[in-house]
Amino acid sequence: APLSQGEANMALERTFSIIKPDATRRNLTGKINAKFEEAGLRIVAQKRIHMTKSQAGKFYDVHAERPFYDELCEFMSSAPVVVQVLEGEGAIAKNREVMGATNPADAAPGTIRAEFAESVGENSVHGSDAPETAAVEIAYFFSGIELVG
Ligand code: IDP
Repeated sequence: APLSQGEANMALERTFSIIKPDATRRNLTGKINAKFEEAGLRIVAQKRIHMTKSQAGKFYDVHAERPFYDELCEFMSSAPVVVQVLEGEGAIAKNREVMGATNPADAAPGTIRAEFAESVGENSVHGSDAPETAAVEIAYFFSGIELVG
């Protein structure tokens, strides 16, 4: 029997993404979005915001004990960012593949971080690492009415 709409969309997933200050400063939003779209990820929500240091701190709460936490929160609140929700088949893994490794020196050729990141800290993009974190991160920045599949 043909798949119902629900079954056909089973692997459709959403992930949360940030285009970070180093990239918005260098006017790279369009080039980064092109990488997502070429990989089959659909931008279903997107807005430009400028976080306060405390908003960045709450977002990166899981890293609060890491030595780079303060530097990371300073950086993430240093300029506007683009927060977005990406949708696609296996979107979480696909997005992380397109982003490349955290440290651009280790990122595979053609990935966003290999092409654009400046350092391990100023690495152009954030992407959720699991379905649970994606849900929490999306809800931190977007309301249901802003998600337009
Ligand atoms: P990810 O963004 O690839 O998932 P995480 O280890 O979760 O990497 O780290 C979160 C963010 O913290 C990184 O994207 C980067 O901006 C920053 N970061 C990670 N490690 C370092 C470091 O050693 N020095 C400075 N910043 C770091």
